Amino acid sequence: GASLPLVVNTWPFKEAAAAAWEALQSGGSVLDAVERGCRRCELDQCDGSVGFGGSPDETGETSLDALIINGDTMEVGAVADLRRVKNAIGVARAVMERTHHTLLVGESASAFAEDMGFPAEDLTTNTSKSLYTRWLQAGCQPNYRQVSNVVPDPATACGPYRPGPARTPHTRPPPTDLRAHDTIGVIAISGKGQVAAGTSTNGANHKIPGRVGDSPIAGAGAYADSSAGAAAATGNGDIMMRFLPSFLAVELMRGGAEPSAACTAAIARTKRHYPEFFGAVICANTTGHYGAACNKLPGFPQFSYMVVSTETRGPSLHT
Ligand code: SD4
Repeated sequence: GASLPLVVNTWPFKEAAAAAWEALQSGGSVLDAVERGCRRCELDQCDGSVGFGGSPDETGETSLDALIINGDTMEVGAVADLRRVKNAIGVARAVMERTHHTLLVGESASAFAEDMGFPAEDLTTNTSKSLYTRWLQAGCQPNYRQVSNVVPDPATACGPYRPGPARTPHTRPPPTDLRAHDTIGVIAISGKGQVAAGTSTNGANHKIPGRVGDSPIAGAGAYADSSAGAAAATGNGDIMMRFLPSFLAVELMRGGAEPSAACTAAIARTKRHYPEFFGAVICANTTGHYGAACNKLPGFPQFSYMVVSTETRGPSLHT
């Protein structure tokens, strides 16, 4: 069915869907809905892959990426490689509403966040510590530094990345940690057809410090344009950001494609070059039609997403 207002989010993050919907029901804007939905997952540490305490990098530190887009004004705010601040989506919104910039990164993004009043906190938890310890014990080690004589298991795709000849294309094995792929992406559309979208994630497990995924990149992790619709992506951001799948899905809907066809085409574009990439795209148009597509891979989690509208009367799970 199709009805407005509408909230759609990646993965079975029901509390996030409910929070976004509640924001709309209580008179909030679509931006409020997107922010609240993402914020809920940051607080709940959804699946360990949103918010603090997940995806430790090669030094054991968690860093966060987030993005918010106002599809009415085409204002965008994003943070990438944000450190020591839990509320990444809040900082992204502050970039959008309090600066003339679009994307702030790393320590400088953290300094901005602190100036804006966001508390500085350690993002490490017992969970992220033990993930990191297990990674070290598997023979992995931080970039460039030889800290043990254990031979790394190539299946874990870990460092060290030595200077020398470049790898040949497509030979780097995909990450084997299947749990590491659950960014929240939220799309909200108001009764008047105002569109917003956003994402929040702690990225990829054991990334090289400085690694930024697709989630904070406009058109990659999410996109919104009130003259067409919105989309959000989840999955292997290192691959997906090369194809701007959210932008592509929105542009295809603008051209008249049904949402599910638009998502399927966006996934197909990435598959052309990387048939085994793990990822999914959700999208919705301004009439309240929605859809999703994923690249189904054996052994990877089944993709599902949440939808809330007056028709669904509460968050409903779609696969
Ligand atoms: C990233 N796309 O940083 C994120 C991770 C993710 O589902 O979405 N996982 O690559």
